[in-house]
Amino acid sequence: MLSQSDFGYKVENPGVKNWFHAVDAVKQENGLFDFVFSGFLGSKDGQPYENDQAFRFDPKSNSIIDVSDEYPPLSPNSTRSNHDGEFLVLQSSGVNGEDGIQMFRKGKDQWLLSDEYYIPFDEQIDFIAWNGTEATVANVFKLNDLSVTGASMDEMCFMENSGITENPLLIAKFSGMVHREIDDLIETGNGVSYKSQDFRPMNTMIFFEIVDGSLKLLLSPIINEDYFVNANFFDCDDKTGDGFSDLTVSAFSDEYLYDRSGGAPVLYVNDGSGALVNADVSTFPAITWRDSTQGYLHDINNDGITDLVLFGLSTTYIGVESAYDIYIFYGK
Ligand SMILES: [Ca+2]
Ligand SMILES: [Ca+2]
Repeated sequence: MLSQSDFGYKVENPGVKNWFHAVDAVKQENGLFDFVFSGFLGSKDGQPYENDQAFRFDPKSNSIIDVSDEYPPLSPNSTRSNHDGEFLVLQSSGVNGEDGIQMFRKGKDQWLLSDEYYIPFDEQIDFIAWNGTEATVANVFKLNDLSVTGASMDEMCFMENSGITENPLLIAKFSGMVHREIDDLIETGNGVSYKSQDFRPMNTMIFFEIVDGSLKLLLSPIINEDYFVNANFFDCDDKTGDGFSDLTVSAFSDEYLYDRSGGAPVLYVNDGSGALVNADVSTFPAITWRDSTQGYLHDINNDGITDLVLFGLSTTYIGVESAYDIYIFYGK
C-alpha cells in the first residue's frame, strides 16, 4: 500500500504468489529500501521456478518495479543486509553439505561475492526428520562440547553501536538439535538411525566482524549463553536505553533445560565494554496458563521504555480451547 500525496493509499500487488520464508529491506543510495523475498523452490505446471523476488519503489512512475535480476540467488533460510545496504549475507550450504554463510558486497550494478564462511562437520548420522519416515544423512557438528545435528545458520542481524567492534558486526544464529540422552552418536552406515523427537533444540550465536569485506570470526562476547533455547527469531536493538545494542532472543516457552518464565525472551544486555551478559528476567511478567508462548521486547507506545509483548503459539489454554491472544505489558 503506497500512501498518496493527495489522499489515501494506492494498492499494488507485485510479483507472483509464493511461500516466502526470508524477507528483508535493503537500503539504497537514495535512502529508500528494496524489499527482497525468498522462499523455497516451487513449481508451476510441472516446472520448477526461481522463487527470489525483489521490489523497489520507483518515484518517477509512483509504482513498484521488479528488481529481482539485480540480486544474487537469495536464501530462504536467512537473508540479511546491513544498515547502509553495502553487504548482503545469505545462509549457504557448502559443497560437502557444510553449513555457513555467503556475503555479497554491492558493486556498481551487481552484487559481488565478498567472502564466505562454513562450519566443518565432524561426522554424519542417519536421521529421520519430524516430517519424514525415511532416514536421511545428517551432519553432526562439534560445537561448545555438544554434538549438534540438523543445524543451519537460520537467522542473522547486524548489530550497530555494539561497543564490541568499530566495523560492522554480524551475528548469526546457528540453530540445531542435541540428542536428549546420547553424546556419542553412531555414524551413518552402521544400521542406526535417530528420530528427531529424541533430540532437543539448541541455538548458539556466532559473531563476525566485517573487515575490508571479509568475515572475521570472533570469540563469543556472550556471558552465560543459554544454548538450550528454542527460538526462531532474535534482534539486536538497544532495549535498556543506554545507547548500546543488546541481543534479545524471542524464545518459545517450552523446551527449556530448566524452568523459565512463560514466554519471557532471553536478554543479553550489553555492558558497554564488549560483553553481552545474560540478564535475570525472572521478574518479567509471565503467561503460565498457556501451553506455549513467545515474547518480544519492543517499545510499543514509543515512550522510550521497552515493553514486553507475549502471545500464545497455540489455541489451547491449559485445559481450555481458545483463540490465539496477545498480551502487552507496558514498561515502567
Ligand atoms: Ca542497551
Ligand atoms: Ca514503552
